[in-house]
Amino acid sequence: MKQIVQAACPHDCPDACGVLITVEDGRATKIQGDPGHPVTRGFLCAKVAKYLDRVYSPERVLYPMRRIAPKGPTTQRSFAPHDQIWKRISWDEALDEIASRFRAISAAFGSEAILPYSYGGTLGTLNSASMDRRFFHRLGASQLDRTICSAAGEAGLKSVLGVKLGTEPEQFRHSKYIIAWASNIHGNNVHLWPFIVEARRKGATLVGIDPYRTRTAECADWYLPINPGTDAALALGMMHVIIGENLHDADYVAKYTLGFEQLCEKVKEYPPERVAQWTGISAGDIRKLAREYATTRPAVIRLNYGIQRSERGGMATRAVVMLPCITGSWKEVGGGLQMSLSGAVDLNSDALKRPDLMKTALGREARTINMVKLGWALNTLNDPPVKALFVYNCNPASVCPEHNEVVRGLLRPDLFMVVHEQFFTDTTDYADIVLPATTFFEHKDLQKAYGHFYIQVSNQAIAPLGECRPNVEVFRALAERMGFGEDCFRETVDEMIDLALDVKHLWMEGIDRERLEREHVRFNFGASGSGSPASAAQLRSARPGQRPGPTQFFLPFANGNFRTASGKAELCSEALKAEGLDPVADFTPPTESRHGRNGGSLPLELLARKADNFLNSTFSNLPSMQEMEESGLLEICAADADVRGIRDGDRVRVFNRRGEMLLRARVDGKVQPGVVSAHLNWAKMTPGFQSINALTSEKLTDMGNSATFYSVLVEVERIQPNAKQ
Ligand SMILES: Nc1nc2c(c(=O)[nH]1)N[C@H]1C(S)=C(S)[C@@H](COP(=O)(O)OP(=O)(O)OC[C@H]3O[C@@H](n4cnc5c(=O)[nH]c(N)nc54)[C@H](O)[C@@H]3O)O[C@H]1N2
Ligand SMILES: Nc1nc2c(c(=O)[nH]1)N[C@H]1C(S)=C(S)[C@@H](COP(=O)(O)OP(=O)(O)OC[C@H]3O[C@@H](n4cnc5c(=O)[nH]c(N)nc54)[C@H](O)[C@@H]3O)O[C@H]1N2
Ligand SMILES: [Mo]
Repeated sequence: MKQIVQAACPHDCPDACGVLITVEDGRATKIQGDPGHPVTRGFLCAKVAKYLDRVYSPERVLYPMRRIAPKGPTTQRSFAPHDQIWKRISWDEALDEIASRFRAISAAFGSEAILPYSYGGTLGTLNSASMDRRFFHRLGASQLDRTICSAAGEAGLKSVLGVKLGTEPEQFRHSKYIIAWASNIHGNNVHLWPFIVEARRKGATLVGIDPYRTRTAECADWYLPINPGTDAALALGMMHVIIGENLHDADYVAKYTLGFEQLCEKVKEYPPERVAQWTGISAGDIRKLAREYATTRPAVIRLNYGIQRSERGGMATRAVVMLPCITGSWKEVGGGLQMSLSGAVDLNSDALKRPDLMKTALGREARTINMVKLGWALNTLNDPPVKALFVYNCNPASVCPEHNEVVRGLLRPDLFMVVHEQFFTDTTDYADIVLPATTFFEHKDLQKAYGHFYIQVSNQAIAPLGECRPNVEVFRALAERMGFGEDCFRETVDEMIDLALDVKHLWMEGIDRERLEREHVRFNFGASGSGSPASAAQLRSARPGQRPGPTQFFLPFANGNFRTASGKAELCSEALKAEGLDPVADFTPPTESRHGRNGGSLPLELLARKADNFLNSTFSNLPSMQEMEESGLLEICAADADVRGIRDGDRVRVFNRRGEMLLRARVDGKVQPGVVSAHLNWAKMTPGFQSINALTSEKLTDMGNSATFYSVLVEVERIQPNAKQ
């Protein structure tokens, strides 16, 4: 029997694609983009187009496994379920062992000695944060501060706007000036690209601001390579020009912003000549960019999270987000800025996660541990120490900074570690027990997006392979083993989806599970009126007639409606002042950068970037993905290579005081002098089992306590051809 199932890609990407899965006699035989999805429109990224290779990979974890060998990676392909490393056990044995170890650890050290560790494996609402949170709250485990990705940017964005909202992708087709700022659209957000193509066909200009010449930068009309971590200076310099030349929208500023006078004072400190010294962008180009941005209308900024993986990433985001607030481009269809759109509607998160259960367990809230500092938590934290780690939706032995410290902690003989996974990853190399996880083909979930405003149910297409279980079912079973009697542990998946959708919000009117099982639904902005939909005149002028149905463009801040304490876009923020930060915005060079306090220590700034054809560490073990992505490279410019006697193809050692990595030099003009770049991969795919995160630091950002993957200094040396590795 042949059937086509409507699903949604749950990987950590802004696009959250509508997907159609063809199933024949119980087996998935085809995956394609859903042409009915108004944003992702029928095509898939190169990775997910090959998703059958992932689902049916011979290397899937299919059964619960117990370790019978010492911890640590052994061979580069130790992700295959070797008999010498793993012994298959039953789910009953696995769950009993986990429950009894958790009980013993709680009795001896207190329940906070247990740490859940999860992040972006799936963004499905239920399988990312519902039954798992209930379980750990009820257990009284430590809480995890999930800041590894976007917390600094979120803090920066919200410090101005009060909410994670912005310009929807469909409006980019109406823009005349598009800035891809720290935004690798071709790699990380490819479904925005066709809207940009459409805009450019109608004459729009595309500008790229990135220290790495991405494919997006290569396609741009104007590419501005910027020194890493200096974006706050660039934005302040642009505002210096815009305000100085009276190109701002005085009416919008007066009505809807707070602190413009303080901003005017502040930007005086950032004349283009001074900004040029930090950013590496000439004063002339800064002026040109500022003028073009302020006068070409509508102009939109696609700001992505690359900007905030830097020591001062919160401030940098804040400064950039001020730009559309002073030019008033929020008023225009195809104007404004997009970073994350996830804040339109908050689903019923407390009901899903039940933080109140922590009080049942402990009589108070549990302590919180920042996930970025896993190495520190495992090696240094006491009172109580972390004695058990339960990892799911995450591959910390690959993606966490200070890899060597993380590995040292994971090797602690007294640490009990469970990993719920689809594959034998870097992290399962340190697990005592591995549990098999379903992919999105094998379970049902609810899917929101952070790059558009559509929500849908991802239906289950096939039965779980082997003995795989979804996260929801693993934590339900564990709760039962631990004797947790609350009703919430017995809720079905459909009941939980209904609960998630049970929010009193105008934008949610008419949106329920039955509808989402059949169609992708946009939040109901038009009907409510409170979201400042575009005026009729704007619609007439902007709409060439191809937009179907009752949908209106959503302009969240056309009439103010900022969600800050003051209700205005806060160009000066009392809350930041209270935290000891500049209440307007300022630029301080990252300590690990050429202009920073450690600027003299090592000469090269490393961008430890993501790969275009993997998703963080996901996909990097699959042969069909490896074919698309050349790994093991250190990209370096000709001048920096020459002075070190390095030629294209040479083996090089990249190092700093935290660690080292062996790579092959690629001299291809992707980076500027002073910058080198390499991408994230599984540690065990490399010589010496090193992740690029051996070089990155646990240091946190200025706002949001996020990771600083892009504030890293290194040195590079050529390895003599006959040297031993
Ligand atoms: N193909 C693919 N898609 C992905 C991912 C992936 O790994 N691969 N990851 C997903 C995830 S988890 C996320 S969070 C999203 C978001 O992904 P993005 O927000 O796009 O994140 P990055 O790729 O880290 O950074 C974007 C760009 O910022 C640049 N950059 C680095 N430092 C600076 C700087 O100081 N200034 C400026 N102006 N630019 C800088 C980088 O070179 C990069 O090209 O993408 C998702 N989509
Ligand atoms: N050097 C460097 N490091 C980085 C970054 C960078 O740009 N450079 N990016 C950072 C960013 S932005 C992020 S978001 C993090 C991401 O870090 P992670 O959240 O660890 O993301 P992935 O590497 O995609 O690994 C997710 C894992 O979850 C598993 N998984 C998928 N679905 C499920 C499921 O339903 N259940 C269970 N139990 N497991 C599942 C996958 O098989 C995969 O191994 O990495 C960060 N690390
Ligand atoms: Mo991320």
